[in-house]
Amino acid sequence: MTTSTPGTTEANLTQLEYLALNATVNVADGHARQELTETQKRIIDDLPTLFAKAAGEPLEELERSAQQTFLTTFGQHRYPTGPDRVLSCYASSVAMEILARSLAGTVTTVGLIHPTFDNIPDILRGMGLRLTPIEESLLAGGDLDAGVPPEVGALFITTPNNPTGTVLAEDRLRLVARLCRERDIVLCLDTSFRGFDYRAQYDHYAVLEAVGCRYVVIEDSGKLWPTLDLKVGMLVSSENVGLPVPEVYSDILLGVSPFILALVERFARDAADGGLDELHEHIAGNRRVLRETLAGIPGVSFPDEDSRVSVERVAIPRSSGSQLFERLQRQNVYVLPGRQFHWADPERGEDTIRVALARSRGTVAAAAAELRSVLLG
Ligand code: EGV
Repeated sequence: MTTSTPGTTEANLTQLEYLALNATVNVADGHARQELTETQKRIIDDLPTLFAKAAGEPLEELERSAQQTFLTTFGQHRYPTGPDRVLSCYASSVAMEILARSLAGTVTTVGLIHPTFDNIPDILRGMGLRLTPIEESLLAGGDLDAGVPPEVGALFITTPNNPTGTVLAEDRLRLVARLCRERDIVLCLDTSFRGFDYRAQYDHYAVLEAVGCRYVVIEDSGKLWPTLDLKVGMLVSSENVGLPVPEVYSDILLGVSPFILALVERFARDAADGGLDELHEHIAGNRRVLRETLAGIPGVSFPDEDSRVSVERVAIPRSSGSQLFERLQRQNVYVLPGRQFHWADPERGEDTIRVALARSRGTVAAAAAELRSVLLG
């Protein structure tokens, strides 16, 4: 991958992630790069069979089955099953782009969770949508009616959030959904990280359907399993969504490869058969290594104490996150600066960096050791 290289503070996060792809130690992007587990290796050993199955089966059944297995593995039983309600995309960012285009005709202002990964505000703004920040604290416990401005036509929430890992609890989702129904707001959820946290696996669709608000959910297999970026994003929308989601989808995609759908189904099955616990242990172990290696450095702390997602924020003293990014870059170690996550107020992100944890233990240990020496140096 070659791209032009803008400065650390002007670049978007994905541009910084490109730089890391060939680095010695890449803990920048949130993609899954840990080693395959033993049972996952067996799936990979069986790829020729899987390919033949994908080539031989009717696509509609295969897709339904993959979607059902994936969604129910993560506790999502009441998702809508009518025609075009679940659309498979190459990636959750493609689903995001389709959602943004679908909103653009009818919605002017989107209330967007703050902070969050910067390609979400960038895609929404790219479609001409106006953004207003919705702080995590408001969603977690604030007065929603007072806190969500009246001009908001769609509300976009990443849960668990990236990079903080904050989960929207069931009772809060219900209140958000009720507000959206009352004001005819389209509620949009990005649940790409939900696989890492059982607290995010209550049946969101049961809540949304019971309330009856208009909604769109972006589901994603991409963050979980080290499948070399073979993944699907799923764009799920309610019967009453009132947006041209299937029409926009048809402008962009015919569909995703049945081979990838079959692969995702096999990995989801493996997750349901114990793989998910194994994944959680692996991420928890990497989080422990990072926290223990950085323990005792004056001014260093971990603001997301309770996070279970595959990224970890580190609050840093003295230097800014953007400067630290550059000092680590000189050692060929790549993290992400916190600045760009704070899309509405970048300065608020300067005291953090983000470290990816979906890596081998050795990669996280090496990144942590280098981070320690740079922070102490
Ligand atoms: C993360 C990469 C895109 C994104 C990474 C991500 N950027 N799609 N423009 O998938 O947390 O590192 O979400």
